[in-house]
Amino acid sequence: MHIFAKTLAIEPYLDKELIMKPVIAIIVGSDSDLPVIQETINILEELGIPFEITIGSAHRTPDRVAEYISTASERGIKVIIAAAGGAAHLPGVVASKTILPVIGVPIDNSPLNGLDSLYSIVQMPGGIPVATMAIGRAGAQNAGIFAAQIIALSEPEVSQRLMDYRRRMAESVKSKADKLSEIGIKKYIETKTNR
Ligand code: AIR
Repeated sequence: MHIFAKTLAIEPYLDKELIMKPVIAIIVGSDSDLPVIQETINILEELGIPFEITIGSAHRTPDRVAEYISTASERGIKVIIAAAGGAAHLPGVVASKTILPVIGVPIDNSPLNGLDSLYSIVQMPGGIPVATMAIGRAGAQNAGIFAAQIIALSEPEVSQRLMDYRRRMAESVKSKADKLSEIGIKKYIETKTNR
């Protein structure tokens, strides 16, 4: 599987002539979910993992969702990330149509701030699992990382990139702690609020 070309930084999911085959499919219930799902996209781009993304609603376009998912495996997709807000049945419906692992992201754009989406996604009946992430941006970010971790099981290069990602994250926390002890709490908070 050739999934690590450098051209990935240039939004390959928009490119119809894509040479590298996407291994992760992202489906969102509405275009209004895209700003949150940008976090997933950022991670996959940072790790250099090709993906595809589409919009499909379990309620508004159930046939389109079923058709899209039924061909995912034969297109080379290994993991599906499904995100929706409100009565978020999309991840569960997707999971019912495939044996590929499905990661669900509850979107926090409803009057109930995503708690409704979390409950709709997390409490699946036995037999049809959905790996449910946290509500909102952190969940979207973790969906990308979790999908990459699944891909890394058979791709040592992705595994290495995930370890580098962890190292960079730890370094950034350490440099914040160093700065805090260097300039003190008052100045630190000032520099944060001035940003
Ligand atoms: N949604 C769309 N079809 C079924 C559901 N649950 C969700 C979308 C979005 C929210 O409804 O995932 O989070 C509002 O969608 P819109 O298109 O009205 O902005």
